[in-house]
Amino acid sequence: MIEAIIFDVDGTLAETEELHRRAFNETFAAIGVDWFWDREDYRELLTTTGGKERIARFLRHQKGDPAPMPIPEIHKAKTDRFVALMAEGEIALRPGIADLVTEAKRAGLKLAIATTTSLPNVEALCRACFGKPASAIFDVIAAGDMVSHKKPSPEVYLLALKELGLEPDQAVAIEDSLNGLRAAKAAGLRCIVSPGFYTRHEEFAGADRLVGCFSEIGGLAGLEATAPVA
Ligand code: XBP
Ligand code: MG
Repeated sequence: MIEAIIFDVDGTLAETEELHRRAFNETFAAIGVDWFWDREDYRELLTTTGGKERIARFLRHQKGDPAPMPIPEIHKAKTDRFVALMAEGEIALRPGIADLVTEAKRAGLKLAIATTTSLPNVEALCRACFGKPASAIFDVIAAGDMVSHKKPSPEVYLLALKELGLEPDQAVAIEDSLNGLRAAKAAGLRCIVSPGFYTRHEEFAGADRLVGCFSEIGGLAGLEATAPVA
């Protein structure tokens, strides 16, 4: 019996990565550096989860480790920009997510978030896409810097499970990326994956179910029928 659904945010609840990319690039321009991430760069950079970690990797690999940069401050400006862009209301939930959330709530399941992104971004997405504060939708939110190792480490999923007070076999994770799948599986969870714009090329060996769209899950009955892959 499933008692909770744990959702990833970026690429899962909504296709947010183009908005993140825009927020990064606009922040870089605003601080007067010549960094720019096109889609191809970003697809590769996304294999490093977390915005601060992504900037650090970019500086290390592409820029040959130049003078130290104030990455936390740059990233804070990027978060502020992302929150403002999200409030413009152009991002929508991915198909199937709203129905799954509604059905789960009606059935008394707990809902949680396990994400790499920063907490203000989760709040901004919930207000823009659900028209409600995050706490009105999700019982537990495990995000970004609440853990010391981001996905593919299982830490953020283990934190969500701890806060839910559940064992891994009592919940299902919903993901869009290989890093997310690895994190969920390493936490002992079943994981359903629907790839998104930036993860379509990835291979999801070990996924308990791979769907083209979250509407294909078949609601709670479909979730219950998702047997763990050995
Ligand atoms: C998403 C991410 C995030 C966002 C940016 O990974 O890696 O870093 O791209 O968010 P996942 P921040 O969906 O697997 O959790 O800049 O706030 O880190
Ligand atoms: Mg994701």
